[in-house]
Amino acid sequence: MFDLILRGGTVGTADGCYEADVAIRDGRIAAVGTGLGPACETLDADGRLILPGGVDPHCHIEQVSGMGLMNADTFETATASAAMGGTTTVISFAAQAKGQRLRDAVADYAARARRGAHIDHAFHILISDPTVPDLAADLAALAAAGHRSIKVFTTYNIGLDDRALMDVLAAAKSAGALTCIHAENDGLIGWTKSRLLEDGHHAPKHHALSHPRLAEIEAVERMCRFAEFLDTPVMLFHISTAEGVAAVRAARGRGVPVWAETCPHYLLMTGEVLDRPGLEGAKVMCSPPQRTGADQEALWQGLARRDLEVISSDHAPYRYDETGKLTAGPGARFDQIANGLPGLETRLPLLFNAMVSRGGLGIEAFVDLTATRPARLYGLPSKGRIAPGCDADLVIWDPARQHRYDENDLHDNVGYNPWAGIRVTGWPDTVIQRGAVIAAAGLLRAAPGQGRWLPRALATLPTGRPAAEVAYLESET
Ligand code: DUC
Ligand code: ZN
Ligand code: ZN
Repeated sequence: MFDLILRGGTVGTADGCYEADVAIRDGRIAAVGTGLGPACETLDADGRLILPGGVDPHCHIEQVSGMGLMNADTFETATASAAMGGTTTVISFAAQAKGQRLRDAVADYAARARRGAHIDHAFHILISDPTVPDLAADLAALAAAGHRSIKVFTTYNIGLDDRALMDVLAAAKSAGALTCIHAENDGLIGWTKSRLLEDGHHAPKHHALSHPRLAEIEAVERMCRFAEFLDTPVMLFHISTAEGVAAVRAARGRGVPVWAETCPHYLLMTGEVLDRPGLEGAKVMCSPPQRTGADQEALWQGLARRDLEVISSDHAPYRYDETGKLTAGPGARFDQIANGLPGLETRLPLLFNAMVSRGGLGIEAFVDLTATRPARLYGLPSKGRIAPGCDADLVIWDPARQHRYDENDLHDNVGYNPWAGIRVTGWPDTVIQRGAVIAAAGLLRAAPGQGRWLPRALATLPTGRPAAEVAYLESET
């Protein structure tokens, strides 16, 4: 006897699509096939797809930004929004304040998520101050306890210099943790930004100019070389340029253990979005900024070849008011405006529309890049797949249902939708986590605190060879 069966749908996986029912027992997928039964409860999936719940491995939730501003979402609001958009697992950040011990930062975020999260979750440990005592020992203990990824910046006011980056990368390697990197060259950005401001160029559209594409290219290439030098695994966040994709591809060709992601706002928006009347462009301002149509083409090709293996939201929620984007008032300069846009709820519908409804890379690639690969890369073997033994995190997806995004129709706490006016075909009808319906027919059915923290096994370390100098040092210890 099963607890629940989803009947009559087409199961969509990273490897193919086929007609089958999915049976669930004790929160896990118990069987996939035909003629299954009986079950206590049946959900009709006729004419629709049964897909794995989305895995969004890069989102900022209840976090203080690099500019020192608390973002708009709590774990409660952000994960409600994720569930309503078909995402059942998030990896957000446990952000270290300057001087704070890593274990204290993790304990703080974990306690808040435990109380608020509607869906399953894990953390990247964001290291902003590697000078704190016992950093390497704390990191090793946290990784062994299941927090096996960290995040560093090469820019912003929490950016690390090359020497500190090497310290952190080496500590992550010996702890068995994956290092995620926001890679843009700080000096290039700082110099260009100062010149723009001195010359009176203050508008949101000048934000794009202040983050030259060369800033991304240089830092991505440099971080690939650092990963190569140490032979340590690195994930390059939010690639936005064609040259960034090429740098990742070249490094992977050399056998460097680097992976990379991009986001819907780089695939589906260009820099023109920043040139809206008044400060409206602030709503979609992010770093790196949106680029050109040619970059979009290169990003799609990179995804098709799996040079890029993940599409995350980089959900970074700030309200369009004095608590968020406009803390410096209605005349804010671009450098005073918080970076980021909400994306947890819109990621999957936008991508399904682009990749399936409009005949892009197809269902298999959609599932692979938004669920299966992020789960595998980040050490979540029971997520992102439809197979016996996996957690029953599933979405009954209507491929024909249309939705036109409105000005304020999301379930986060941001108050605007950056995609207002865009029409998508394909919609998550029913969202299931560990066998329980958490969203259906436009209503949230989960409770705060229902989501579980997901411990993750240590990262699989590369089998390649570090540079001769590092090999020598490692042989000495
Ligand atoms: N860029 C980031 O790196 N993080 C959050 C928001 C943004 O725009
Ligand atoms: Zn970033
Ligand atoms: Zn981010």
